[in-house]
Amino acid sequence: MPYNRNGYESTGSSLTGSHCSNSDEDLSNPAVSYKFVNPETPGYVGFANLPNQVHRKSVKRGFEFTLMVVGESGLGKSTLINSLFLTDLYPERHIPDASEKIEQTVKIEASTVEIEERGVKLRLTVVDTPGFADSITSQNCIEPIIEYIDQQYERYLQDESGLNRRHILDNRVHCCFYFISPSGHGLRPLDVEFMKKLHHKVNIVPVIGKADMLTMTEVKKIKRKILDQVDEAGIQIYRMPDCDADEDEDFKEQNKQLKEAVPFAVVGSTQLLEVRGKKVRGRLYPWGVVEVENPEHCDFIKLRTMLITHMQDLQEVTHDLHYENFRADKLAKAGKATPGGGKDKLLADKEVELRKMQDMLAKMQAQIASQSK
Ligand SMILES: Nc1nc2c(ncn2[C@@H]2O[C@H](COP(=O)(O)OP(=O)(O)O)[C@@H](O)[C@H]2O)c(=O)[nH]1
Ligand SMILES: [Mg+2]
Repeated sequence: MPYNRNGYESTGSSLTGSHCSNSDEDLSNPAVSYKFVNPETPGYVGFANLPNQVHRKSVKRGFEFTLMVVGESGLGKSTLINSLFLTDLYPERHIPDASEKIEQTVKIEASTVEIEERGVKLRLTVVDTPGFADSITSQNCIEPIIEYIDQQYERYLQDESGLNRRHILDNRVHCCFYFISPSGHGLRPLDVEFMKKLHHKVNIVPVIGKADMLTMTEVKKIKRKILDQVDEAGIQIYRMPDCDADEDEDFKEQNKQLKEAVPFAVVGSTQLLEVRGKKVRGRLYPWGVVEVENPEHCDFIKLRTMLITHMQDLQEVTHDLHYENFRADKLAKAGKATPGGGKDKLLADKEVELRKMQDMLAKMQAQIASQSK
């Protein structure tokens, strides 16, 4: 059984109630008959379910996962990360002044936390990219990110070909949340450029930040627009795997809703507010509270559920596809550099593997081509 589904039976923290700031429209369409049910109990992230996804061996060691966040400053990236993992990865906030912004170059900051939940350890690394898109010209803000991702692959490749293969620290970027501005009416040229340059390197999950700035109709519109732009540009964002036919109906329904929610429109907050006698994380407005964990208010829970349920798939796609792309590329280049150097058995083996990968890629491309007809 690939995924744990127990959480889906629980009623969790599915809160009902109207969305104060957004209830002005769209009520004519009661839409979905199913509510999205938070598979977790409040106060838990939910990764304790991970042991069911992978070998028990990894339980002892803990899980390693690296999440990168990219997007312009002020879109709520740090707040969202803190809300997602119920931890304070970013205690201090530095606001750049105008002169800093002119020279701003993108920085790459990795912070690692070990979180333990119900006896399961997660070694989570969050790679932040402050300064992305902040300079007036936004020039050269993509390259440092590509470089970072490649460096991690390079390190893994070296470790993998080394002697001590049993304890390789996996710092490869397994997932990248790309933050899109709620006020941009869709993707900006830089957003498209970033995704086009990175989609074969990393799993991109597009996220609309500060979704409380938009009404429900606007959210629908911007999501549609983004998906159209992604299609037009031929960008391949991360595709959640399809359910097995024998999964139960609840799980299939949840998965369908997760897929439909892309790009996730999220709200983050680390502030606890009292709503209907319960403490919830939310943002207080004169007209009411936008609740972060209320699936009717935003896609925060869906994003977190996606991340947790598909954590293993994100790792596998990173390893089997993106890392293999990197490795194949590297081998191809090395092959060119030393013509006729086929004596090494290792190299010959790798070439066979490379051919296999290329076949697989060709097959996938053919499949994609036939789907988009
Ligand atoms: N309205 C709204 N404000 C937010 C949200 N998330 C964060 N903020 C606020 O936006 C500002 C920037 O947030 P921060 O997380 O530091 O953004 P970052 O620069 O992308 O890391 C802070 O004042 C946050 O309180 C959100 O979902 N909605
Ligand atoms: Mg930040």
